[in-house]
Amino acid sequence: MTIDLAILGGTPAFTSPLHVGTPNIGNRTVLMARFEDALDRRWLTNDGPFVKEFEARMAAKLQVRNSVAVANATVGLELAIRALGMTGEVIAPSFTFIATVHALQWNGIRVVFGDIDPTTHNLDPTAVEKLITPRTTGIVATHVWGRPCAIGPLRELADRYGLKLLFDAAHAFGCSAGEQPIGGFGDAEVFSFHATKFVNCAEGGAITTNDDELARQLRFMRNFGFADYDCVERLGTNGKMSELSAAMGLTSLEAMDEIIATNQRHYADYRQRLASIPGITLVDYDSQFQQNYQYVVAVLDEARFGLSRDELVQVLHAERILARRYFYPGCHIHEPYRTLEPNAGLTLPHTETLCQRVLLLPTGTAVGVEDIAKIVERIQTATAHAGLVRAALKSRHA
Ligand code: T4K
Repeated sequence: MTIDLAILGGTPAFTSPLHVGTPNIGNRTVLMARFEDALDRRWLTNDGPFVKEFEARMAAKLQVRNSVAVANATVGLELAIRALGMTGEVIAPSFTFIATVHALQWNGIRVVFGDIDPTTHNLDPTAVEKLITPRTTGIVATHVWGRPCAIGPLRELADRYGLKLLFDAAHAFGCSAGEQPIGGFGDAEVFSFHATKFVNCAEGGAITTNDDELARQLRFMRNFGFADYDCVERLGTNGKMSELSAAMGLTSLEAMDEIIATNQRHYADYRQRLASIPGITLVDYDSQFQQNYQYVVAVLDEARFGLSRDELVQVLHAERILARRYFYPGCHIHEPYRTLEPNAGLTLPHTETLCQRVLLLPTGTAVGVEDIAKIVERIQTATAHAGLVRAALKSRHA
């Protein structure tokens, strides 16, 4: 009997790679018309009409007073951290994309890593409180996978200790905490519209805040500090969004409901198909909150599944299913943090465990229902023949 798994000599499930993070493209005709408009106007960047429209539509959607478009979320985090006056030490998760903590370090701030709640995957307020010292000036927390952080407890801690509170909302556009859209919490929130995000500008981001003065400062800061033609009012950088990016963002925003519906269908399909396979569990999305379902996140239990997460990744990659291990191995294990904070791992047991178990599967409008069926079928075959797979992997590496 031949077992149809590429790792065992079978045919790969896909002829070309199926990625996590393949961009969603909105209506191409509308997008091209917007590009033509920008070219006709010969106004390509520096707070142009598309950027202004994108900001206004975002602010309305997120029910927040100010939305400041920027070149990407990383620069947005760097600007927000500086504008909020964070210095000294700031507490942040290690279970996040590296940009969250790089933005602090880039500003000369010591990153103090807090552990996560193993159920929500978000920064645990109890762990945070234990890390507060007289040098702490802020908390940066990520809404991982778009699921809201423990916003109330973090706000309460920030108020009690006089700390600034910034949310990395890179994953959370279109998500809510209770009735309220993510975007208006903390002192500010930062979104990413990178190509891999379900609403995208190719490269782009936004800082949202209900603090008008903070927004005014952020607008100067993203434009070299210019307050007027000949007047630089403060230190700034070039963090502007271009008109072409905003044109993509607007077009993407118009397709948002459709993309979420596709993501939700894919999520439900994966869930139903994976339900009978022991040892692989999908991260839940609370149906009481609005969600964008842009990530299909599986958590593997090696003892029940028969293979480790890393073994399954190798199986899937051989099938040209490019599943990803976000945020492996954890920010604290990457440089410069590994050198700066060599003992950080000692207080991050939940982060370290999760980093060994999480696996993201392809979704979005580039993925079809038949693709999901094939992916799950290969996962099922891998677990059913775990012993053979493990032996094949061992001999590969021998
Ligand atoms: N905070 C958090 C919590 C974040 O997750 C991120 C970004 C940020 C902050 C910073 O946001 P930005 O400054 O980027 O706006 C990718 C993205 O580059 C990154 O934006 C994202 N998070 C992160 C979770 O994923 P990598 O290192 O995985 O990128 P890469 O090149 O491996 O691409 C990911 C996958 O997408 C690949 O499988 C290929 C596919 N892909 C990618 C691009 C660019 C495509 O199919 N088409 C494409 O055009 O970081």
